[in-house]
Amino acid sequence: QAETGSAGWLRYSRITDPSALQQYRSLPRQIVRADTSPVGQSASGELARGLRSMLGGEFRVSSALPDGDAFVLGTPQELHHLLPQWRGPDLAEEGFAVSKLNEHGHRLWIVAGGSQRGELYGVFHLLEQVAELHEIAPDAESPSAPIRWVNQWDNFDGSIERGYAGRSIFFEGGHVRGDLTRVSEYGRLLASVGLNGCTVNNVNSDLRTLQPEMLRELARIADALRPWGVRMSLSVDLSSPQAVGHLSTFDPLDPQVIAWWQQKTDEIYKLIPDFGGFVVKADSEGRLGPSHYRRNPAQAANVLAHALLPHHGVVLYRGFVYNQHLDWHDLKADRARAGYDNFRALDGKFEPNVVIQIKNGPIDFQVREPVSPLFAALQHTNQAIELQVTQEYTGQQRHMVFLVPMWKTALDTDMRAQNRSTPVKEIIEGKSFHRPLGGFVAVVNVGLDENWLHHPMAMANLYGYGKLAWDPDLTTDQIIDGWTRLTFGNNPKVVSTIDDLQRNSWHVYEEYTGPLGLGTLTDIIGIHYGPGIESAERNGWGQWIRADHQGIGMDRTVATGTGYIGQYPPELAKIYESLSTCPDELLLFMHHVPYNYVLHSGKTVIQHVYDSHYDGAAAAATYAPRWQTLHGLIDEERYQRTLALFEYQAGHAIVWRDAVSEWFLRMSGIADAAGRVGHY
Ligand code: GCW
Repeated sequence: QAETGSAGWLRYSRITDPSALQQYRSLPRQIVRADTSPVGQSASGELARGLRSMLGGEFRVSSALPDGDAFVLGTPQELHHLLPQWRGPDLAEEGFAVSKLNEHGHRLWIVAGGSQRGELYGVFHLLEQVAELHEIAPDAESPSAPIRWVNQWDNFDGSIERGYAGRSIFFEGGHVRGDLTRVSEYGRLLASVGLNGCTVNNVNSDLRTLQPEMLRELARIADALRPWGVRMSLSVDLSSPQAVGHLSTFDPLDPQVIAWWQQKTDEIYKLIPDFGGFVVKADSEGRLGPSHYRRNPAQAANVLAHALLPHHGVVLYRGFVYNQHLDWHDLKADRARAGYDNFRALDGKFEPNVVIQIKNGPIDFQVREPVSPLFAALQHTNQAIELQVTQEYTGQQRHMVFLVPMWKTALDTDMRAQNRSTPVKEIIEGKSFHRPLGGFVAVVNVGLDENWLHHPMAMANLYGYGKLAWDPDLTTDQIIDGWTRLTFGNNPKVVSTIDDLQRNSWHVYEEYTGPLGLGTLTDIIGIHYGPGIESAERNGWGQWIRADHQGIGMDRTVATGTGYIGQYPPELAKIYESLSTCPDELLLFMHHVPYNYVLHSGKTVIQHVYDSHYDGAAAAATYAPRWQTLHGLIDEERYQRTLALFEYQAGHAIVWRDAVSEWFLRMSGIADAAGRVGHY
């Protein structure tokens, strides 16, 4: 019986095909665990559970070597103890190696981890090989970067900011939930794709977060995550010394404030010895911050960093600092400039355990943005990229939008810092500028919905995020294929149909929403859902599209615009600055052009808008019929749920198509060459 519901992709379906089973016949049925730590126990327990479920029969865990074949799990030190002759490779702290050893005629499968966490990742790797019917072969892997975290934007009242799958798994009614079963299950899912940190409360942080009573409650969440090697961290408000500590100030340079953070941090580590650290949103969207005292982000971050350092904790200081009261009439005003303008001068001023957490694009998780220029500007500062698994601007888990191709576009963008190859992924891994720390964060916002994210297809984004954080060089095809096989089984027709549906879904969503880098064109003031083309204009939020009857787009050039393009290293800036080299998909992010401007594709801007919206809606309309060809090949529950969502998406894509196309017709006065727009 396959595990369902909250198991996510960890279904471990029984393998029934005899020829597929054949290759696993010789696997040992004994699992030897060399250590007794909670994470080590999770590793051995998981291996037994997964193999039992997929292969049938019994798999037993013991602590001594049996007189027979066995899996042996442990860190190198533990393994040497059990098997003095074992020689393993050098392992990174969270890396693993799977190898075979013949010992007195017995065959041993060794899963060595650089730490217990590495051991656990090795087990999940092995189980994934079996679930996807691959041969179990000797292998070694290690993660790309130390920070592989998720952020949850959960509030203590149980609601979730930008969450689309039910109430919080952590909180209800101002408290941590009594039953934290779902939290442990979440920890297991995160660990299965190599994620090692979870920030459990909203970055718009509740002022009660650091109160002693609340910390005692929060420690229970850390306890539930710990067996999966997931360290809990907290979002904190920088005014806490005043709000919680009742000091007269929260000026980060005030000695009392410094002492308060130190004492508070020590208090936390007494309750939570493996606490991950603090995430900080400050001077942004109404949150207080160092600017209140004319201090800068480095001064604030470093106070927290000093307090955390002796405990090996880190500060993730968000680069999302901007003024939401910009003057729309000022053609030089530009929200996209804010990250660079606020942080560039501070490069090198942050303590070694501070990481600047930077959203992939300079605005806010739109369907298409260039990468933030801040990635290249900080060369003496640790960085992490912030991605969004929760589909705030990309259909809120009512539309299928597989985001891995979008994230890969960002990660693979070569910023050409110092006129050399510096793709974003290598910058955040710490490779480009030799930084000790860095990595990946994603806002996930799972909820109590049994399947975590509401749309059955949306879990591919969480899985894909973890895989990319582990290894950003994996291809989109490798990632989606792995997820589909784990989630829906290995039937070739099922796999190829779902892979195809997912693979192109970001492109399709972009086609029927915001074209050519304009942003999603959704309602940007409120719920961020459905068409809201003009909601971006005439307000201080700065997501402007600058449309009039002649043309459209933000002029961000150095020559005549906001100068934003000049924030990129020269080689990349040159490409964006010139109309002849700026890629079509970012044209209206970088330039203001007339509606009849001709793209590299040979189409005018206006005709592209019409065509792409009709193409996108037509593509979305194929999802349901393609899905229907799988009837009977997957379980009825997920079949029906997905079908209903695909039917809804097809309809909503038409709403989008017509709203955007007709708005463009009204603005430009230029008819659709194919005669479709405006005929209803
Ligand atoms: O995308 C915006 C969201 C806010 C969010 C903010 C942020 C948590 O609309 O809801 O606040 O970004 O990232 O801080």
